[in-house]
Amino acid sequence: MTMNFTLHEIGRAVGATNNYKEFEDLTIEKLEFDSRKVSPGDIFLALKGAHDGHQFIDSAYDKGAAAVISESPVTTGPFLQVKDTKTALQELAHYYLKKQKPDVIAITGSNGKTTTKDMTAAVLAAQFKTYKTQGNYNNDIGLPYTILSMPEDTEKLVLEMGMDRPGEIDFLSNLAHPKIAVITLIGESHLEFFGSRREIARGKMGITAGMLRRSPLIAPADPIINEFIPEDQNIIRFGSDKDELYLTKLTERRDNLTFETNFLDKAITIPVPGKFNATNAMLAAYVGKLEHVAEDEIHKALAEVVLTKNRTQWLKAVNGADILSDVYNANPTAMKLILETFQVIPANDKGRKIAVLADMLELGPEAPSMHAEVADVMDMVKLDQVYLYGPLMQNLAAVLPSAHYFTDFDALQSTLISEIKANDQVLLKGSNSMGLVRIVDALTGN
Ligand code: 2GN
Repeated sequence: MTMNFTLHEIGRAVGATNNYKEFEDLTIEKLEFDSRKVSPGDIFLALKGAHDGHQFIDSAYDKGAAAVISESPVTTGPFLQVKDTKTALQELAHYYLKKQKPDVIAITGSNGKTTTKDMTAAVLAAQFKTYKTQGNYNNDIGLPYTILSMPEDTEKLVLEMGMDRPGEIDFLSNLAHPKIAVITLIGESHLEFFGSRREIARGKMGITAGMLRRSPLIAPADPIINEFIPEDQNIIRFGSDKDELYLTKLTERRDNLTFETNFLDKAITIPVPGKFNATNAMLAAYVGKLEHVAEDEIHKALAEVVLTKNRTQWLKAVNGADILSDVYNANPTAMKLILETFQVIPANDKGRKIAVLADMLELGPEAPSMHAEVADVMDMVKLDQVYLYGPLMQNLAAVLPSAHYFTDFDALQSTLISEIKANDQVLLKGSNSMGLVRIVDALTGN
């Protein structure tokens, strides 16, 4: 059971402007903005993505939606009218958090935030009812959706906060009011939006915006954040043995590693290699300690941790090319967003930018035009090559004459393997069942 609201309660929380008295006793199971996910008793929120969600209101009712949140009046069934549905989503999430009052643990950082989130949730789940961000639901839409998807009895809510634009994390922090925050790293992966590492540091320190000053912020000992630490903030820094948290005696093996920390008695073993994973596990263990999880529970949880496969990830091909892989699901909004992100990243020296796009499935009767409209965001000056694969992608190929269109998977795979060079950057995106993961595995030698 998730939110379990009446329509009356939702209408009040989002400031609905219409008269919905007739329907106010309806109980709502959960909220969805992707009409494909609607099940009976849900409320459907019409968001403006790559397509306007208002076009799918009737299809949401067909799937059993009990009500709809819309920016215009609806004639087909119960609805709440608001000025802006995205704001309504955020207001409802804020209301649900205030009602349930789980402790929020917020995690950000360029690399490692997903791993740290999974490890932290695993440690807390040893002793508390714990819920965490699923997939990449870490932005101004994904984070409120995550909150609204949390079971009613959640005690600890582990939220990943993403940073695609300056000010985004301040906003997310003010929405979720973290009790504990973790910054895993001040990296360089958002340089194209932020201009400098200093601005990245400023952006990540936005995580303190919605925190009480006595609440702990766990952050790297990197001096670049110093000027952004609020006065009186309780900050705990990690890094070397001059800092409050550090690890020692790290032993890496082929598929696990062991280390000790300065704050736990016994060594920790995690079933994954990579020194950065040791740091992520140390941060998770420290959050567990702050939340009074017993030490042997912390050890046990980390020893058995299962990490979710990152949906969007940068990988290295065996020949050195950079692979941006996002091959597990696809909707028009997400495909356009990742293309826009990919296009603004500067190419490697003498390298090309190559996009490989496969069909997005289950889009209904408008699927052909939704594929063709991906062209609206594609910059054929920035993209050196485009490969399209699948029957629906023919509609995009028709409006992109320079694209290479494939109907045969093996032909696509062998062309890419011979075509991709060491300095190239390659984006692969499509629905899971299109099988692009097999090409990612072939390129990366998996
Ligand atoms: O980028 S996201 O995936 N995101 C999610 C939140 O966390 C971060 C990442 C994202 C996805 C975002 Cl930020 C915003 C939105 Cl609005 C979406 C999203 O789900 N977009 C979707 C569509 C668009 N545009 S889902 C979806 C499914 N829909 C097609 C359009 C669409 C399926 C559908 C098609 C036709 C009918 C019904 C459903 C139909 N029925 N037609 N006639 N009758």
